[in-house]
Amino acid sequence: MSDIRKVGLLLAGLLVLPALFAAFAATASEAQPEVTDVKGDSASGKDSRDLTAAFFHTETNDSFKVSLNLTALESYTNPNDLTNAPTTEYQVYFSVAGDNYTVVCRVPVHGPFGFTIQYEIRSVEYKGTTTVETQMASLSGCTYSPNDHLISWLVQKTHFSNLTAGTHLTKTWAAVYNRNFGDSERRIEDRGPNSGFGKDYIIRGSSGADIIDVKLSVDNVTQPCKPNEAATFRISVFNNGTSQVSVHLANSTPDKNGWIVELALSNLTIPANYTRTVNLVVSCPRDAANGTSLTVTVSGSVTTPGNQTGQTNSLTLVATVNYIPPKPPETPWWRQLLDFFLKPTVLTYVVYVLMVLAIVGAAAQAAVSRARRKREEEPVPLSPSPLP
Ligand SMILES: [Ca+2]
Repeated sequence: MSDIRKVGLLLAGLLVLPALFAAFAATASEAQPEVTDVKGDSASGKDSRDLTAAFFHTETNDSFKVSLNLTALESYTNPNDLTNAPTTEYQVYFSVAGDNYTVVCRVPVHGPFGFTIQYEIRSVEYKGTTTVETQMASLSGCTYSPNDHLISWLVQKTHFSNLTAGTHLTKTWAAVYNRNFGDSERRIEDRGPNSGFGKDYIIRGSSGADIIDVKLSVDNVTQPCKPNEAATFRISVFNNGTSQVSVHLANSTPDKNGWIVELALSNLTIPANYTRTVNLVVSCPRDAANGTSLTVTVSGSVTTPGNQTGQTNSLTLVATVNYIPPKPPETPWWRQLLDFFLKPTVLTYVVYVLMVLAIVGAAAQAAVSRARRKREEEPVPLSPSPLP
């Protein structure tokens, strides 16, 4: 590096010119950023390379803003770093309908005169854990605000096709890279979140109205129950819309006697991108027969803080009586014998008839035998004397 350049960089580093950067007003979306990350985990330990959050905000008909929150931003480059001539790249990633993008703020040297902020949007191809990035266009702006430790981009919607109301910006994450003078590759300093992606941002569209999108789902649409016991359905209520909402859940009334249906909670307040769970308990009647069932529908009405209203989808849940009756205790033989006679059945009478027949038969046989024996015992008359 030439001495002249070093002096220039040193001057740049020593001067502070925060007035160059428009102060960035914190917005409501900053309170609920799409991307969050822990503080103090940059590879080099520098606060200016330690991101803590990224969020999308200030949407208009034509554009939206993206902001990246850092632990701190330098208003000048530390003289110790000047010899490295570091170039830091601040980036926020997102996808629209399967296409991946990143907005980039390149900061060759922090501080006035010495730095140039370069801002652009790149298309991104994911290859394993790395990205291949290709410049698409320069962006209309990128502000670098040490006072608020924020970097912000203004992104025109014309860079994307079909960015209509309700479209999700998915796979959100952010990264800070650094490359010292002479390095062949940039190195990652911080990633937020540490793995995976942040929450979606949902495009509101030209009306600017909130998007209402509350989805009900359930682990199992059918549940078994036993007589006089309950079947419990665990319902998830996901707010996929753009603002916090109030949800009032309601269920259909049972059309059969003895069945009771209760929602554990019917009024819920759910921030955007959050899920709440509610149990619906169906009590089955005491005398419920095996196989009988009850169908319950559950749906909700939704209200935004701005009094926009909408509806959730509807769930159809079925509780079915399904049990194996307990085995009766075994009756002792003598009890069974007693019951046979005390609680006569057709079989009992058949046995009675057979017994009577047997007795009658035996008596008849005895009488015949006796008669036969008697005949055999009678004296045989003497043979008549031969005639003289
Ligand atoms: Ca961090």
